[in-house]
Amino acid sequence: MFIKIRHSAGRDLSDLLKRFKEEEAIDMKIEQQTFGTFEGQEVIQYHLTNQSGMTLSALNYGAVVTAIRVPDREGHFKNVALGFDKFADYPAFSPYFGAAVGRVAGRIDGASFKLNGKKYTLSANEGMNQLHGGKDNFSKKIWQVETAQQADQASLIFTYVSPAGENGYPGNLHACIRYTLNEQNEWRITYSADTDAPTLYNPTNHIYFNLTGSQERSVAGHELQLDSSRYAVLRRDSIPTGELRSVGGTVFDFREARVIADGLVSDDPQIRLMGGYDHPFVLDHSSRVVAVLYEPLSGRKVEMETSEPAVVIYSGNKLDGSFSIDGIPAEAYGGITLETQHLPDAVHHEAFESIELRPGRPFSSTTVFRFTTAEK
Ligand code: G6D
Repeated sequence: MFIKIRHSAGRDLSDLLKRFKEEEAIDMKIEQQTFGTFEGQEVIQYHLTNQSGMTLSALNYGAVVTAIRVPDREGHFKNVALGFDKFADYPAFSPYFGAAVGRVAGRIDGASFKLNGKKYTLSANEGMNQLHGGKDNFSKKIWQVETAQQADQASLIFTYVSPAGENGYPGNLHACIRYTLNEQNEWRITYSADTDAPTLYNPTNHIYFNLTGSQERSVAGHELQLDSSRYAVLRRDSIPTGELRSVGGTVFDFREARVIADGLVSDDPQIRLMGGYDHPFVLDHSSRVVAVLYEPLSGRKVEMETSEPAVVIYSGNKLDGSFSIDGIPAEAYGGITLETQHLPDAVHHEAFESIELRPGRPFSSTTVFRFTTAEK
């Protein structure tokens, strides 16, 4: 029932409101375009846009998120995800920008593991160790993509079948990752997988945020709040020692919001060893929102929820200006990741939650990034 409102021009607004209500049912927008070719296959870029103008863009290559465009407190939209606007830059330069990572995120010591009494040798792509699933990992695959659209949300559904033996892992693994953009400015990621033989599985998305929307400023001034009281201590080769150390009294304590810069200039031996943050944090899950990243000058904020037990925070320490984003060299601390996952190298640490995947016991996890702005 529309209230009869008389417009200064005398026109009855009910019809206008009625048409607006009808138009309101316009579904979210899904567009796609050819973005390049990879190993003879077409690379397609998809854009999901909601009614407030937020856009999530992603590729069938590596399920890579190339852009997340959100407003600052003045309503100016910028891409807050590190990514490239030319496909060739991804295989050439990308340190997993926005990429699906798997079968196993993080490192596996000695690129081997034992499961049910059998030893498996994996592809080693970082010295003697495996990083992010090996040489030929999920971030370098062409995924099948389906789109799904409803009035208040739109999704990209990525599927990939990793054959038994790929990168040394047993089991034919069917992986599915769904990115959904809704009208609450949320990017929801749901991971599911099943296997026909026992294997390992620990997926994540390797998104790097810079909420200023440019490489002109680093993330040093970003504030992070993290619901975590322990972090995993790392060896020089970034493999966890197995020690889960209290954050209390250290620059790893983000239980109250603090600027990333505190850590970057700290003489904490773990910071010095890694050249910044590159650490897994055990999430306490004492609140639904387990992380908040905030950039005070723009007012852009992202809140994170996840079903995962841990998150790796990497402050882009190894970005070295050897490539540019939008014409500006990507230097150290140009972005910060929030990689939700199980703890790295879990297969070698009894105390870490298992990442074993068995037939008949499918994997599922959810991570949500919600984008808002805050007043000064
Ligand atoms: C570096 O040590 C870091 C990793 O944590 C990160 O995932 C990678 O760069 C992209 O190796």
